[in-house]
Amino acid sequence: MIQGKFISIEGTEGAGKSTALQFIKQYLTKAQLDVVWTREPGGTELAEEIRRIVLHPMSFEEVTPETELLLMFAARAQHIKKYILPALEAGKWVATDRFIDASYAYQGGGRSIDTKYITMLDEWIVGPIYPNLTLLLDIAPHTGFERAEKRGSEKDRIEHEEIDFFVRVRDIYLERAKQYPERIKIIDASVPLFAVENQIRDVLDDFIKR
Ligand code: Z5A
Repeated sequence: MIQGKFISIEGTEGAGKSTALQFIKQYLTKAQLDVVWTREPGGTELAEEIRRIVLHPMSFEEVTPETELLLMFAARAQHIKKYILPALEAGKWVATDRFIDASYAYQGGGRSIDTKYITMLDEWIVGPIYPNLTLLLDIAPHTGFERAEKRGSEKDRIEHEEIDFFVRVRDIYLERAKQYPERIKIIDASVPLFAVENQIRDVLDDFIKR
């Protein structure tokens, strides 16, 4: 039986997800919750290997959208059964850096894969193991791009996409937030860091009370 709570953090390019995660970690640690931290794609040894393959910039062979989607779900299948579910059943809280909404946004929106295939995989692989809360860090793609450029780190394969790709990603994230307002909470990530943190604090305060 599931006893723990499940939180996912999502965001578009340059929204400041990694930065916000530091704040979320501090907040949940202060609240003395037994939280385990993980990420997608990844979270187990095998899923991390899949991450390496799927995000590695490839010059020798194009990765098809279908392959990309299936690799994301292969990693997720392993992640859920071997890591997320056991932790939740042990009463722990699980916080993951990206989860199912990213597949709808990146592969459904960015790659234009028909949602029906994603929904099929979602029902099969994720089933009832859905986040209780999703924090969606939202920013206009051009602002996010500027921030990511400033960060200056090496880009993964998906980060090499054009701005139109990230516009479609954002559209789907926002569409899903509209569809699931109880679960997905939009954080305006365009404002200074302290203001982003204030919004996150409010959402987490409310979630913990519940
Ligand atoms: N993916 C997928 O396609 N399908 C799936 O199903 C799943 C994933 C699960 C994983 O990347 C990739 O996998 C991702 C989607 C795909 N590909 N892309 N693109 P990831 O999540 O590991 O990496 P990321 O997307 O690059 O996230 P990130 O590392 O968290 O980056 P970020 O959101 O850009 O955050 P940041 O590094 O914290 O911030 C960027 C810069 O802005 C940095 O210099 C900060 O100091 C600065 N910053 C942050 N906040 C602020 C504020 N408030 N004001 C000003 N500046 C700020």
